[in-house]
Amino acid sequence: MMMTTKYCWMLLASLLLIFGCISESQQLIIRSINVPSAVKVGDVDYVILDCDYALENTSSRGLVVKWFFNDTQVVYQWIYGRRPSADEPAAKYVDLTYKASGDPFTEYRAMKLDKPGFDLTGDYKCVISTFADERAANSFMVIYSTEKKFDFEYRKKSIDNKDGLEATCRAEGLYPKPTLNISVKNVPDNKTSQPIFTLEDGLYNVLLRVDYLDEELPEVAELKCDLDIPRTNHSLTRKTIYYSGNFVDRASINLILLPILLAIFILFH
Ligand SMILES: *[C@@H]1O[C@H](CO)[C@@H](O)[C@H](O)[C@H]1NC(C)=O
Ligand SMILES: *[C@@H]1O[C@H](CO)[C@@H](O)[C@H](O)[C@H]1NC(C)=O
Ligand SMILES: *[C@@H]1O[C@H](CO)[C@@H](O)[C@H](O)[C@H]1NC(C)=O
Ligand SMILES: *[C@@H]1O[C@H](CO)[C@@H](O)[C@H](O)[C@H]1NC(C)=O
Ligand SMILES: CC(=O)N[C@H]1CO[C@H](CO)[C@@H](O)[C@@H]1O
Repeated sequence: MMMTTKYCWMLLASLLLIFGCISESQQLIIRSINVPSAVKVGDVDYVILDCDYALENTSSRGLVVKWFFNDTQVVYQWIYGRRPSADEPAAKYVDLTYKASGDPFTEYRAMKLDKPGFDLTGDYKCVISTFADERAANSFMVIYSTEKKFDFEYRKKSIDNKDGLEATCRAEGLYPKPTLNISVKNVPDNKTSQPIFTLEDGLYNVLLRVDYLDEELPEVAELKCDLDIPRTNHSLTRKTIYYSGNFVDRASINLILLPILLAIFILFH
């Protein structure tokens, strides 16, 4: 008799445990956050930032969808049962009529941004909450603008009374902040020059100058300037050839030329 009661209690306890686990496994989930990582200004008519979630039989009471921009600003909000609303910088791009699904519990979960501008570059976090639960996910989006101009040139220059050159690389109209590097093929890079950035209508112009002495360079120097926009696959290179004509190489050229000159001299005399 005692044994039976004990077993009954144990059975009840395990059943409670099992049901406890089941009800705990029923929770709001975010299946995926879909945000394009990099989009060039003007390349697309719109982008969709989607936060695909499921209530998984949890109560929808107090359901709110929020999109945060750069962690602090709520740029989009949908309270279940109401119309969605938006705030800057997203507001001027958001299509508030866009429905991501036909399910009334998830229909306004996404932001459709028409003709996205570079000011939308940043971190996007969706927060889905109900009275019982809350989930968040985030992703970074770059809306980038490519160079309107990209030049690389050099001019001869005397540095501490030695022959040399000044290489200048310049790019205009980029977003976000690009990187710019000048290098010479087969020459170790030990220059400390930093690029200078200026902003014009929210876009970056960048200028970099680097000096080289002829004696640092091979006779035929391949100068290179690399332009990159971080977090995108946008990169460009400009190359130019510089003939340093330094002494050793000039001597070796003369050694080759001498017999030819001699032959011409003999031929015409
Ligand atoms: C939600 O509840 C329905 C019916 O009560 C059931 O058929 C379904 O499997 C449940 N879904 C989940 C994810 O628990
Ligand atoms: C948002 O954050 C990104 C990355 O930190 C930054 O480049 C961008 O300027 C920020 N945007 C705004 C409007 O603050
Ligand atoms: C860079 O290296 C060259 C020789 O390769 C040297 O003459 C020059 O002083 C170095 N410059 C710096 C800033 O270290
Ligand atoms: C860059 O290119 C690689 C390889 O093609 C791709 O996997 C990656 O998603 C691209 N990144 C961006 C930001 O477009
Ligand atoms: C490859 C290389 O040298 N990259 C450098 C280019 O310049 C930026 C600064 O503008 C550096 O951060 C990179 O490391």
